Amino acid sequence: MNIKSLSEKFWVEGFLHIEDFFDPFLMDEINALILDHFGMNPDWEHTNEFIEKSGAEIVPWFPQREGVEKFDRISQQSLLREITEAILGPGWGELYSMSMFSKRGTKGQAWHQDCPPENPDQFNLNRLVYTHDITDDIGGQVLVVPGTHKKGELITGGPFENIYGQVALSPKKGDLVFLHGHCWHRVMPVTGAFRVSTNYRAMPKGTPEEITDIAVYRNMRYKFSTSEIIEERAQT
Ligand SMILES: O=C(O)CCC(=O)C(=O)O
Ligand SMILES: [Fe+2]
Repeated sequence: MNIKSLSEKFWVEGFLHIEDFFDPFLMDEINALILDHFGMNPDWEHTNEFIEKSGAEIVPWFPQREGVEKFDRISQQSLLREITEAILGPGWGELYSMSMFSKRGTKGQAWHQDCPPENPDQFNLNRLVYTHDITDDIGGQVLVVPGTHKKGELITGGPFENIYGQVALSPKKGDLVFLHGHCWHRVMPVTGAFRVSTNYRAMPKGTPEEITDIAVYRNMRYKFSTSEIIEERAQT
């Protein structure tokens, strides 16, 4: 694996999909822990207003905050750390890990940026680990618009409307996807039994810990810590 060229590809496109990165047995163990935590019908955690307006139909869980040690096996992987360092540079930091669950019939996630794009040097890096396959039968593909990590604010418009240039990723069990927090992205509706992904978020040196407190959607900016819409954005 040529780490330098992987990092260069990431910086051109704003994302990087690496297949078969993690041990399948570790994936099965982690997937089982996630399903044990959520069950098949978890309650929503966000406010109804947020879910309706953002179209983000996921339930989050922060396993490392609860001391579930098996999840450290991923964040401590040396190759994962080396590629992260090549992308972010020395002094990068771990933010948190978050498992996300979506049940059958949910909308996935509308187009968004994980944090405001005004300062190009301050962003979160998503390191998405897939512990089970995303297939056309299950839905939940990740849509990204290549290069938009350098294009500033997500364009306004319908939260789920197609965007010119979008591409779909269908990561399989054991795959790793790096995704720049400013890169425009969404998750397709979930038609299969459930969808699970786990995000080990990181950030470059000098980025504030609360970088992902405000997310940008096509119709609003939302602040998670106060559960508030801080800006309504005009539909074009
Ligand atoms: O679950 C995914 O595949 C991506 C979710 C997402 O938008 C994120 O973690 O920022
Ligand atoms: Fe996101």
